[in-house]
Amino acid sequence: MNLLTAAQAESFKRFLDAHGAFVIAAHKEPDGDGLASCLGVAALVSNLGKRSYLFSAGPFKRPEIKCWEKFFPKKLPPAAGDEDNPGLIIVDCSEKERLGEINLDLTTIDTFILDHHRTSAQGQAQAIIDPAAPSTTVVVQQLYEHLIGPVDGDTARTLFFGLATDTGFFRFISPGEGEALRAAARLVDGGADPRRIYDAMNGGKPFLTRKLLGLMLDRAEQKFNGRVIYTYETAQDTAKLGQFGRDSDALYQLLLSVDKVEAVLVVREETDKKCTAALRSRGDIDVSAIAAKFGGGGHKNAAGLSTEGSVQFLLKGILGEFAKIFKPAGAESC
Ligand SMILES: [Mn+2]
Repeated sequence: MNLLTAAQAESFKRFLDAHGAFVIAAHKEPDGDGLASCLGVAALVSNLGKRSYLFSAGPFKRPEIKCWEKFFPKKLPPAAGDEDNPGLIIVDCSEKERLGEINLDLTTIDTFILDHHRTSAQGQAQAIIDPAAPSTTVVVQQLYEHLIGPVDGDTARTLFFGLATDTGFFRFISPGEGEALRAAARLVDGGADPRRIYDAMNGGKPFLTRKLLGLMLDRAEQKFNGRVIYTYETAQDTAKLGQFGRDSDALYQLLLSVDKVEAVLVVREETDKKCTAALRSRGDIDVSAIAAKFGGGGHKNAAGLSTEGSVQFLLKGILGEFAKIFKPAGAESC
């Protein structure tokens, strides 16, 4: 991540000075980083003696952010639109369209963007966008430190939550990105408790999600000498155990931690005609190329697809694509 410059902090301060109140919003279908960034900016604004209105179009799907839903109304109070010449602060995305349904005239409102996504919005006058930052919260944290001082208490805990969300609890920080850990260290000094925050992020899951995981682990099979592991979920499983949510991340993580595995395939029967499949890989296997053959897409190590056909039909088809990848060199000529 890039260290925030005094000039950047000043540009944000000038925006704050120009308004009496602020609407603060992240993208719809919010995550821990977006919401924590909103709350961090609200704390900063409040420290400067100004008012803010938090907004999120929702939905609050992830269990770990449910506790914040009460702070984010889906409709702004009428006062937000006309009092004190409000400004709009968008965090963790750069496009007004991504805020979702909002009862505010977005065409004319003075706007400042805080984000860390590589985006076409680069070069905007009123924005701090750092694609090298591991989360938007580290941008917010540095603004707070420049304009107010050290972060502590609830704000430290909240910003740590956002940083931990986007870094997979610090697993996705690469060599050379130590600055993110220095930012985290300052939050811990300010009162953030990593163990409690880890529990808050990973606990609270419905018991049935464990039963569904057990079923899918029991059903898992190894192929290609263990290089691929696959499993599946039927519509009956979903009706019985999955109606309160799946814990897909835990399933992929458990299967990807098996010795010799290079890719994981999970097929789910969504209706009697339609299935979805999720693919995860470690290392060189590009699962997005496999997903693309079935009309899906994604990234090299994480991809998905949705298509017509039965579970068995889709398993056979996708495993057939893996077979092509694993075919020994020169096999065609034999
Ligand atoms: Mn983010």
